[in-house]
Amino acid sequence: MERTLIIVKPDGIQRGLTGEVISRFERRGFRIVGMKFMQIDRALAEQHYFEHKGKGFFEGLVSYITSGPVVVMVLEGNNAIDISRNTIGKTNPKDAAPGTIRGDLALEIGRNIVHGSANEADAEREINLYFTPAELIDWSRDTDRWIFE
Ligand code: D4T
Repeated sequence: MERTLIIVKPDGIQRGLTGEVISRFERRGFRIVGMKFMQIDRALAEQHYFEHKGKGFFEGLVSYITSGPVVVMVLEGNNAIDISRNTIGKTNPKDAAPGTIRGDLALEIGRNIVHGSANEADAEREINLYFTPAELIDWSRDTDRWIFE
């Protein structure tokens, strides 16, 4: 089963959309295996977004993601990475389809509410950045057999 890292970004928290965002993933069927409320510091933000270092939007991105608390979570399910990114919608909310989180709740790329890992390598790297193994819970949900085939 695949795991992915999701972050409800500071704008999602400030706008009172934390529950709405978590609820969309929960209703989709993902199993939550880790979750915490925290503030990302500059060092962690730079590690997370290292691939964007040197780009024009990097400083704005780092100050945005460190500007207030976030909720980070690890979700589990078959194809969790691709499916959760479909639920999130295109990076730029102006291109995100209605029905997606960004397509319903956001307008601008620098305030796009939520992060989801892009691929397997990123997911593994990002999960290890935010969680220790002990913080991830292996559990079976009573509803798993109605959601996972
Ligand atoms: P995140 O990481 O937030 O889920 O975004 P994506 O995976 O969808 O997109 P990304 O890595 O390409 O971009 C990371 C982050 O940078 C912001 N950004 C991006 C920005 O402010 N201006 C830009 O031009 C780009 C490309 C938005 C998401």
